[in-house]
Amino acid sequence: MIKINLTVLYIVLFCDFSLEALLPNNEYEFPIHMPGIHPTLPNSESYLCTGVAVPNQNLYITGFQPEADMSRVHHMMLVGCDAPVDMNLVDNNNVWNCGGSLSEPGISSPGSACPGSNASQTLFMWSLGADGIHMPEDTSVPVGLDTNIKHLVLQVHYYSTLGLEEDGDWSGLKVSYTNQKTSKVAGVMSLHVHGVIPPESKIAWDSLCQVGGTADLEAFAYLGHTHRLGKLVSGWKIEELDNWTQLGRSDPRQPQAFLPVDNVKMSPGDVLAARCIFENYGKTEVPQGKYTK
Ligand SMILES: [Cu+2]
Repeated sequence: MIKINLTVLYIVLFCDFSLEALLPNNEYEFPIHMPGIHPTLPNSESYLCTGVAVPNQNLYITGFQPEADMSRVHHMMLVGCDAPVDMNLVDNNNVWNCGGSLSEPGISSPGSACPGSNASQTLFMWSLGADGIHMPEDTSVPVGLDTNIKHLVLQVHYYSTLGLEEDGDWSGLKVSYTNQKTSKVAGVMSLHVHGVIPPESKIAWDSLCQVGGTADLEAFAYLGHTHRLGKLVSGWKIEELDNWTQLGRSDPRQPQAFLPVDNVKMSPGDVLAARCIFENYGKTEVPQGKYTK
C-alpha cells in the first residue's frame, strides 16, 4: 500500500448507516459482510460478492478489520467500483457470483465483482487469518462524492463449508472511517502475475510497472498474496538498473497480512517490481491467476 500526498489511494464501504458505531478519534465503523449464506461449493471452491453503495458525500476510510473464519474462507478482498453496482444484474439478496467458473448455482452471475462499472480498484486483502490494517495518522482512503469509488464490494473465496451452522456464513470486515478530510491520501498499487505452473517444477514469475502521475509517494505497508503453490513473494523499487530497494518479502503460507514498510519514498518514473516463486510437486500443471486454486 502506498501513501500519496495529494491525490488518491486506498478504500472502503458504507451503506447501512444505522449500524455504525462511534470510535475514538471521531472515527466511525461500518460492517460489510455476507448475509448468512450457505455455499454449496459444487466446484469445491466459490467466489461470492456482496456490496454496499457509498453515500453521496465525501468519506475517508482509516482502516479495515476482518471478521472471517479461515477454516471456510481462503481470502476476502474489498474492491472499490467506479459506479454503483447495477442491481438489475444482481439477485435480491445482494449476493452474486464473481469468480468465473467457480460459481454457486441459483445465484446471479453478472460477470464481475463490479457489475455496471468500467473500473475498479483493490482496497483491502485478507487471507489465512491475517490481521487488519489501520492507516497512519492523518491518512485515509477517500471514497464517495468526489472520488471514483462509488460502491464497495466484498469478494469472499470459500473453499470449505466446515463448521457452517444454520444461520449461514457472515464473513466480512469492519471499515473505519471519518468525515474529516486527512492531509494524506492512501491507496493500493498491486502487481499481478498469472500463467500455468508445469508439473514437478519450481518457477519464478516477475511483474513490473512504472509509477505514473505527478505525486511523490511513500510506501508504508506491503502484502504478498498467492494461492497454495506460492512459496515466496518479494517487492522492490527500482530507480536505476543497479539501484534496487526491497519493499517487502513474505512467505504466502503464513497469514497474508499487510506488513510494515520502512517508509520507502517513490517518485513518478520509478519502477515497481514483484517476484513470485512457486513450487509444484504434483504430476499435473496448475493454472494460476485471478480465479484459480
Ligand atoms: Cu483465495
